[in-house]
Amino acid sequence: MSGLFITLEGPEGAGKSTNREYLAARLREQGIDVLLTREPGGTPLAERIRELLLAPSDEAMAADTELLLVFAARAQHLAEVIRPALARGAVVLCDRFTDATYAYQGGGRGLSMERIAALESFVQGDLRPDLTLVFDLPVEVGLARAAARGRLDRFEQEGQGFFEAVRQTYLQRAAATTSRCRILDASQSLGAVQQSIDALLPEILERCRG
Ligand code: Z5A
Repeated sequence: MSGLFITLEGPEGAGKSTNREYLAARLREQGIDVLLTREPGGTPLAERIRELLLAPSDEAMAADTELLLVFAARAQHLAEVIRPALARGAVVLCDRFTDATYAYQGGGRGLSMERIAALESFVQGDLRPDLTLVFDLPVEVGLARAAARGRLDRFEQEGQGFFEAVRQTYLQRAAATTSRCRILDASQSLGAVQQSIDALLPEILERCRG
């Protein structure tokens, strides 16, 4: 038996965490085994790497260090959580995955997409998400939502240009992989976003049962 790997992506404040809970509840109503997780993180060791990645620091983190830390956390997360859950047939709902690396380290930091692809193959083998929900919204709307929560993490302290590049990279990747990615307009009210998720449920349920 093998499960279904669904990732939720998008810029800050797009509603990934909120809607991950919503989708999990809809799937559990149908008796489906759902595992909720996130990146960077998802295991105690990977959560410690997350702290390194998010904490503002006086020592600037080199972009390559950031890239390698993201994939180090992912290797641990895959080994300890994602692969075992998929192997038992669960639906894994993961808040961010490797599309975030292309968007933030590739688009935002300007690192080589080929280098990211090489690390993706090294760490993941041929494991890729089955379905990715991309929550898209204008940068200023997402940053306002993030700012309303208080103290900004190391990424949230970046400027508008960084986040525009992140958003455009997500949109380009979604356009290039329409069989895997669904773009949702996350600038709508939460109720409207959740209606868009409801519209995807039949397809998701079919894939779960297929
Ligand atoms: N990162 C990376 O660089 N490379 C990688 O490979 C990976 C990650 C995997 C941590 O991620 C950072 O790691 C991230 C990229 C980097 N950068 N940052 N910052 P994260 O997922 O933990 O961080 P985040 O994107 O900032 O999470 P977030 O701000 O919590 O966003 P969210 O989960 O999309 O949103 P939310 O928590 O569900 O909602 C935010 C607020 O908006 C909350 O008050 C909601 O009630 C509200 N909300 C949500 N939807 C709506 C709608 N539709 N209307 C109005 N208000 C709403």
